[in-house]
Amino acid sequence: MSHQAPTDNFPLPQDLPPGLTPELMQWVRDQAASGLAPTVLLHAMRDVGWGEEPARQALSLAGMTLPSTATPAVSRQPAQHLPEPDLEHQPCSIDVGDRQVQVLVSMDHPRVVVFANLLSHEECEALIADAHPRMARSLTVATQSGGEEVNDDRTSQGMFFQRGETEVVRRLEERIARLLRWPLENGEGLQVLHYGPGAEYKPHHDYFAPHEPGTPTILRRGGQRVATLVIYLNEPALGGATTFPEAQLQVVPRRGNAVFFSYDRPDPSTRTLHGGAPVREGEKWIATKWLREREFR
Ligand code: PD2
Ligand code: ZN
Repeated sequence: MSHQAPTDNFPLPQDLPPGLTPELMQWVRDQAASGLAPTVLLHAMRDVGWGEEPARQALSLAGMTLPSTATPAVSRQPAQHLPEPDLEHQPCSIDVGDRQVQVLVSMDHPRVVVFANLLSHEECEALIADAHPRMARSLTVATQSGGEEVNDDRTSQGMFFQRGETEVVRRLEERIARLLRWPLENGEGLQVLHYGPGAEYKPHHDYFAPHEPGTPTILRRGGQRVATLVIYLNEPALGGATTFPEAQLQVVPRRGNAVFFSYDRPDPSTRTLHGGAPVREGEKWIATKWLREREFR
């Protein structure tokens, strides 16, 4: 794990609360600067092991305003309609407008589909090049929950594109909308992640946990996440598979390929627990598109 020194223009209080180092505060500020909403950032911080209170304190010190924790209960009702490719006649490939995307694997429970050829190698390179200068400069994970403990669940670096931000992002989003038959407007901005050697993303669910106090606020922006598409932008020499431990499935990263999975309720019964295995040699770049129930704005 490594940290960058905070930039000179970052105003910090003289005495930070215990455990909140200038490096962690700089990381929070970098994430905020990438355009993440405070509630989404709070959720992401909890995902990587921050305690609720330290995360709220850090966000508040970084000048971000969060709603109070007094929020209504969240439904676990299953979604009636989900993103889903048209595989009715078991096609080898799907026309996404400007490209043929191949279907490599389809599994029912968990619902997982692996695709090839969603992006050209040049498009993968363009996404990496555009994302590179905007990757958060510190790794996400030097966190504490209730005090001292460092959490290493997610040792990658990341950034978000705005929806439609570049020509390649626009093209990709249109392909995804066709491939998964889901409105482009229901997609979050594309997230690009970079894993160096040894980095990993420990198994987790992508939906927002109903019992978390911040979830009702997050859901106001487009409802629950109902599906994920992880797109591989390069190939690590060893390791880095996307794993589904409950299905004993490992998807090996191949440039331009993607793994799709959907979850009709925010519940482990969907069997969508998944992780990014440690990169053993080389590096791994992915772009993730999360799809919401409704328009995400
Ligand atoms: O990098 C991956 O394979 C991976 C694993 C688990 C990505 C995500 N989750 C994600 O972006 O949600
Ligand atoms: Zn995930």
